[in-house]
Amino acid sequence: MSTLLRQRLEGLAPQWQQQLRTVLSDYGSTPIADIRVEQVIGGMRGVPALLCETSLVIPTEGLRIRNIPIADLADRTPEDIFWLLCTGELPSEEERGSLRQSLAERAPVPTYVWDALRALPRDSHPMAMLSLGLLAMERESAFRRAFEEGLSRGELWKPLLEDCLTLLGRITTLAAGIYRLRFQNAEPIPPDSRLDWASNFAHMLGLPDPTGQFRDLVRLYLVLHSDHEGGNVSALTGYTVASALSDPFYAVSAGLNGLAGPLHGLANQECLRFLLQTLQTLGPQPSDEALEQYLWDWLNSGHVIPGYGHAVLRVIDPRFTLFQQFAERYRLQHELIALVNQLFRIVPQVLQRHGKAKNPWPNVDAISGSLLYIYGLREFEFYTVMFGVSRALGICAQILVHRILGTPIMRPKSLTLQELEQIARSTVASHT
Ligand code: CMX
Repeated sequence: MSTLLRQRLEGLAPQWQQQLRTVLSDYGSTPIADIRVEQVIGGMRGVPALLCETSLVIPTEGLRIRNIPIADLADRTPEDIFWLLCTGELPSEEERGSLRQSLAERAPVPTYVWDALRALPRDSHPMAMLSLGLLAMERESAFRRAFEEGLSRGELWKPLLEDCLTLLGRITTLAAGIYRLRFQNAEPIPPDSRLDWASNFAHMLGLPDPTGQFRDLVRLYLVLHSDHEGGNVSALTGYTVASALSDPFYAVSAGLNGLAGPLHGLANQECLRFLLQTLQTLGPQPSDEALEQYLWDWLNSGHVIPGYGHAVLRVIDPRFTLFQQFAERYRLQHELIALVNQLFRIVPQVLQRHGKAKNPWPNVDAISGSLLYIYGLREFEFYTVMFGVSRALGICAQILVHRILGTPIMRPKSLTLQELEQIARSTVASHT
């Protein structure tokens, strides 16, 4: 157990709990928003009805983790980010070391998990394998055991933290092992307890990395995808499941099942498929005119342009820019990067003229897969697994903070279409 993280949270918990009690007692019955019919039908889009302390997505700026812009965190390690997500503070050297050691100690994955994965058909999607691997470990949950033994509600966050550390310690080993079993027809590479979380993951993937650049890409990838406030499908699902006091293995596995959808995490896989298909159809270095015509044909045949648009953002995703800067820093000369940059010049204008997408700018998926591909990770079905390893940091931190705050089970009110229509009709009548 990372005793330092637990100790820091023990210090912070009473302040957070007091703040929650004060807001509830001072403003508990104060209305904060009107809800429109289109928001009820449109996936609760924009309804400010969720508490999330770990991060915030500002439509005109992008992601802030605990109020720090993501661009200011791009040189950090995933351990720093997890500590920050959980506590609201960046760790000291000693705190970082303690968390790193705690994750490294827990990195070995039990044999029964590998056995379960080996029993799956060869064409199983790696996201299904990741989710199943986590779920298989549920039998070891300290949280479930503590609950069954009657630990008081206020103390439940402690075994939950323990589970989160076990899950995070193992998830890199699990994911890298899935890559080896599924795509390399090779045995998983055991973790090296001397390495940090990101370096160990890069090491266990087993790809050649003579310059260390791939290791740096894995670090950046794990930092940038860790959290994106509370309303995205993976975080919201994890939170919902954990609110029923299901343990983190259930909650993170469920969140990752949502991440596996093509409108969410799977978009990076779809994006690279789109880029490769574009190069195959148009050849390398297509003219701007040919590319623009290709985009219109693509849109007119009913497709979305992967990697562009966002449910919340209304600017270029800063995570896209940070990956572009990574490509510039290492002077990556590759036809995929050339295409990513060319699309960045052309797609926003095309989407603006197309007139549907509220946000014509690139999101992180417009480039992330290309970088992995260039460094030799070419099996793009695996890309959402990379995303999932990172997003597990955010889901774990979110459910941990919720358990510290003691928030109740999720239970929004649903309406039938008929009820919705009746409520809307009487609202209109009362205003005329
Ligand atoms: N290409 C073409 N059309 C697009 C589009 C794109 N990139 N982005 C949005 N649109 C369309 C939508 O399909 C929708 O059309 P309909 O009215 O016919 O349904 C319309 O524009 C309005 O959509 P929106 O309000 O701007 O966007 P949503 O919040 O509904 O959806 C998202 C957001 C990300 C699903 C959407 O932009 C999309 O499909 N993008 C491509 C896939 C992608 O890059 N996903 C990764 C997102 C990052 C993540 O969550 O991980």
